Amino acid sequence: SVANLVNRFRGCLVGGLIGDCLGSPFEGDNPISRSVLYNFVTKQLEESPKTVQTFPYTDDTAMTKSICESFIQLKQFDAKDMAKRFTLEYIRDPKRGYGGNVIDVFAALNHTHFEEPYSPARLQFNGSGSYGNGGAMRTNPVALFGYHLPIDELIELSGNCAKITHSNRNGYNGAILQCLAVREALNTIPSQTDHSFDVNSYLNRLIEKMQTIETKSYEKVSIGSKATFNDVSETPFTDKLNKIKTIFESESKVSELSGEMVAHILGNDVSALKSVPSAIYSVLRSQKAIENFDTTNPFVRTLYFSLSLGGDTDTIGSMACSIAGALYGYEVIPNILQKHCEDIHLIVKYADDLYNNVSKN
Ligand code: 8NA
Ligand code: MG
Ligand code: MG
Ligand code: MG
Repeated sequence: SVANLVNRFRGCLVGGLIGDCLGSPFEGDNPISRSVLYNFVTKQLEESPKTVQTFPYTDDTAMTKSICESFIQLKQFDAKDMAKRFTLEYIRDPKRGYGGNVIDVFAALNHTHFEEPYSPARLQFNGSGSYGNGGAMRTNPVALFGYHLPIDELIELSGNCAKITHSNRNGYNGAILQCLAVREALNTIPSQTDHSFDVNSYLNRLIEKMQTIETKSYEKVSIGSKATFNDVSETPFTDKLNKIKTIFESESKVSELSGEMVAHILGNDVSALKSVPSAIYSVLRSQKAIENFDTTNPFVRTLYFSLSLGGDTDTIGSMACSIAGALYGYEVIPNILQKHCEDIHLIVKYADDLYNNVSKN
């Protein structure tokens, strides 16, 4: 049946957790071995395994949990509270594979008692700010908490949640794109019989919004510093989405392109620009069969294809599977995959709490 909203909320957060936990064993594999990936995913899908191996989550989920907790407890956005939760969680449990530079933001936030939650991030990378995917990888609960917000307010909220650590326009715009990809997924109803949906119209909705967002933020950032930006696109995320659109206009092209080739075209690294569009591609790719991996389950296809890109697999897997979970719903996610994830029950509870919060409004 068509997944109802609470199942889409669950699908989103549970999907994100699965992508993180099952993607992290391959983080940095570039390219990823076809047979290793095939054997791994096949094994995790085994219905009655002798033992169920649990995979730990990484920074992606640690920060997602902090955002959930801040929204659930305060029922509003408070940048200082969020900054504090990120930092205290990092101090409590630092070995989760955090980005190499974001930990300096946590140190500065702690040192200044979170008084100016956006200031430390602005000093990163000689003042250019981080363009890493750390803002995007944790944005899923923002799309859930802000489900009823007008689109402009959701855009501002997701940007602000990212700017606590990522002040580069490609860092926060990547987070905004991931948030919008979840929002559009929650509002797309796939066919009950074969999970199909209109890929072109989904992409058009994202392209239209990103075009406006990027043009605005380019004008803001480039005032007085035009020269710095002369050689780069004003709308890099929009350009990537248009590239994806062109690929999906040709059925044979989609089937031809392997994960490795898509990684070459769209990227697979820790920058938001070279990972968020790749995650979105992986979700859209789930509408078609995967070569040499026999499943009709669109969530499993998303997981498989997103990991096949290699590189930053935990994060690309997490971003892709959260969009897929929001789109196809919790019931499509195989139960056995959930059992492989640390803290699965807590994540389901957070999804339900966020749902209860929006359903009251
Ligand atoms: P971040 O802000 O430290 O950025 C990640 C990396 O991107 C930095 O360490 C830099 O190498 C590079 N970078 C970002 N902005 C700039 C810039 N303006 N100029 C030059 N280089 C820049 O951390 P983050 O939170 O964005 O990172 C998220 C990623 O880190 C996620 O994929 C997550 O899973 C994790 N991760 C960790 C490792 C690891 O080695 N532990 C590997 C991959 C990913
Ligand atoms: Mg990670
Ligand atoms: Mg990691
Ligand atoms: Mg990662």
